[in-house]
Amino acid sequence: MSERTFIMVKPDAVSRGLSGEIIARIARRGFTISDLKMVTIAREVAEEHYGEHRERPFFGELVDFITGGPVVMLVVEGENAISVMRTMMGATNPADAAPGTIRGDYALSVAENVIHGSDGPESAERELALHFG
Ligand code: D4T
Repeated sequence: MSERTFIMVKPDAVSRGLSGEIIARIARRGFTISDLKMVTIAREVAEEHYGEHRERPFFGELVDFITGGPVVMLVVEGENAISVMRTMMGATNPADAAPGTIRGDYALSVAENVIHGSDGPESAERELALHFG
């Protein structure tokens, strides 16, 4: 089934010059990048994006990190885009991410883990509306 998902290259990857490589991987896999923008996320928007983590001890640092520099936001479309992108990203904790995945190749820290992708159809819809609506 063709799906749309929200992908974000996080500030650590942008500042390390990795956005081009990461976007190229997504395109080479066969997905369509139907929209793209570079933005610095406002604090209120970041707090809404990560709303499910509001009570977690790392929430403040997470919001500081994601608003701390520009990110690249993408709308990615194609067959099973949501789950295939999660597989391409690798585990949230890069220590557990397999080589060949984006986190497995480019990240070491769970806080600075290079990329975000929606984790299901409802979050894809919510995140696309929040950032591209
Ligand atoms: P995101 O949402 O950034 O794509 O990551 P995941 O979907 O893979 O993972 P998540 O929602 O569980 O975590 C959101 C975000 O919080 C950071 N984080 C997570 C952190 O800084 N410390 C932690 O202990 C955890 C679990 C990393 C991703």
